[in-house]
Amino acid sequence: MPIPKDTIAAISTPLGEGAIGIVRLSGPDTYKIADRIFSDRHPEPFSQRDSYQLYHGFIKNPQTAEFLDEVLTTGMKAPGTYTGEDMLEINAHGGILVIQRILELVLQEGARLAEPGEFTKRAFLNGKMDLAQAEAVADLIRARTDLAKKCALQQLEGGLSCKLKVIASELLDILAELEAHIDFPEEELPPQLYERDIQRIESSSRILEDLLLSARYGKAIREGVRVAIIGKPNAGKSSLLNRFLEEPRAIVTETPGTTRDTITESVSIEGIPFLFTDTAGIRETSDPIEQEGVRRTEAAITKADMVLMVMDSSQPLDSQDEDVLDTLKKYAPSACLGILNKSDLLSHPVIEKDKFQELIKTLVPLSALTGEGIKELKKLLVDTIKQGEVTDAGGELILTNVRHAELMGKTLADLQLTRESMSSNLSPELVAADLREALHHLGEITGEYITGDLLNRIFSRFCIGK
Ligand SMILES: Nc1nc2c(ncn2[C@@H]2O[C@H](COP(=O)(O)OP(=O)(O)OP(=O)(O)O)[C@@H](O)[C@H]2O)c(=O)[nH]1
Ligand SMILES: [Mg+2]
Repeated sequence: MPIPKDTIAAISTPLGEGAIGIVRLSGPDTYKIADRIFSDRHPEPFSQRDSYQLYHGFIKNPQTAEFLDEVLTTGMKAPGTYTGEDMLEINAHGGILVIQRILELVLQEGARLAEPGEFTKRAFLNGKMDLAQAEAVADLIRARTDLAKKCALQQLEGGLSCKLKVIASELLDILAELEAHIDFPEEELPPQLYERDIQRIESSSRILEDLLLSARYGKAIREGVRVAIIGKPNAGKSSLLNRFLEEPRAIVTETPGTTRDTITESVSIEGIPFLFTDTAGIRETSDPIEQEGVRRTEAAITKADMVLMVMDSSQPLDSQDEDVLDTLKKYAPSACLGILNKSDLLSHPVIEKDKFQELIKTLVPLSALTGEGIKELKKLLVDTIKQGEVTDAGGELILTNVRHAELMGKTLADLQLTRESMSSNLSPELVAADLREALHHLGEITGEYITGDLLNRIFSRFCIGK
C-alpha cells in the first residue's frame, strides 16, 4: 500500500463536556497549518520550535482573525512520532462546540478528516509497528478487565510479533536451503535430505499450536464466558447466582417456580468476565408463564459456553432431576458441572454417578446458603476455561485475536503439508511451494503480506482519532 501524502485531523477525545479536548493532526502539512492557526508570545514560528514541548497560546482563524480558544499545543516532528509523520496535538477546552470549531478550522486550512484508526494505520504503513501490534491498540482501548488489558499490552509491546518473527526466520532458513537444492537434478539429491528440516518444522509447529490453544482462553477474556445455571425448581439456582454476585439480585423463596424469567449478570473471576444466567426451574407445567420460562431456560443452555446443573443434595434425586438431565442430553453443552447444593443440610444421599457420567464429569458439593464451597467452584470454573492450556496466565502469551487464530490455523495446516511432502521425499520445488504458503499466512498476521481491503476492514474497528 502506498504511504499517504495528505494530512489528517480528528478529535481524539470522546465528544462531550470535559476538562480538555484534543484535536490531533498528522501528515506533511501539519506544521504549515500550525504556523497559520497558533500564536503566542514567542517570535519564531511554531515550525521552528522543539518537538515534544508544550506551548501555551491561542487558536485563531487566520482568514477572519476570529479567536477560537486558549490552548496548550505540542508539535512532534517526523520520524520519531506515533504515526512516523509530523504531528500536532492541540489541547483545548473540552466543550463540544469549541473542539468542533478547532477541527473545522484545521480542515479549512487543508487537513482531511481522519478515518477510524487512520493514525494507527499510518503508524503501521510507516513501519512504526506491525499489524499485530496495531490491532493490539484497538484491543487495549476496548479492554474491560485487567487481564484483557495485560494481554493487549503484551501484544502491543511486540510479544506475539517477536515469537512469530523467530518462527518466520526459521522457516525462511529452511526455504533458502530448499531453493539451493532446486537446481540439482533429482538423482544428485542427498538421501535423507529433509530429515533435519522435518524436526525444525515440528518444533515451529509446536510453538504455533501452543499459541493456538491459548486462543480459547483469549476468547473468554475478550467476550466473557456464558454460564447457564439450570436445575429443577427449588434446587437453589437463584441462591447460587446471588452467591456469585454477593448481592440478592434474584428473588429467592421456598416456593418452587419462583424464577419465571432468565436473569443475566456478569462477575469477574481472576480477570475473566463470566456472564451467569439464572433460569426458571425445568419441570412439566401447564402454566403458560412457566412454560415460556422453561423455553427461555432451554435457549440459555444453547447459548451457554458452560452449564451448571444445580441439584438439592439433601434429597434423593427424583424424576424432576431426570427431566433436567433429559433436557441437558438434548442440547449436549460442551462443558457441564454438577452442583450438589444444600450441603449444609444433613443426610447427603449417595448420588448415582452413573446417571451423570455421560454428561457431567465433575460434581461439586456446596451450600449457596452459607457460601461453603463457592471458592472451590470459582476456581473450577476458571480451570475449566483454561483446561490446563495456559499454565500461567501471567507469564504466557495469550492469543486474543480471532483473525490471528484463523491465520495460525492455516499456517499450521500448511506446515503439516510441508512435513508430509518432505516425508514422501517430494522434490524441493514442491516442498518449497508448501512452505511458502505457510510463510505467507504467517506474514498476514504481522501484515507483511496483506491487501488494502483487509487493512481497511481491520482499521475500521478502531475509533476515530486513534
Ligand atoms: N439449606 C439450604 N437452603 C438453600 C440453599 N440454597 C437454596 N436454599 C433454599 O432453597 C429454596 C429455593 O431456593 P432458590 O434459590 O429460590 O431456588 P431456585 O432453584 O432458584 O428455585 P426456582 O426459581 O423456584 O426454580 C429457598 O428457600 C432457599 O433459601 C442451601 O445451600 N442450603
Ligand atoms: Mg429461582
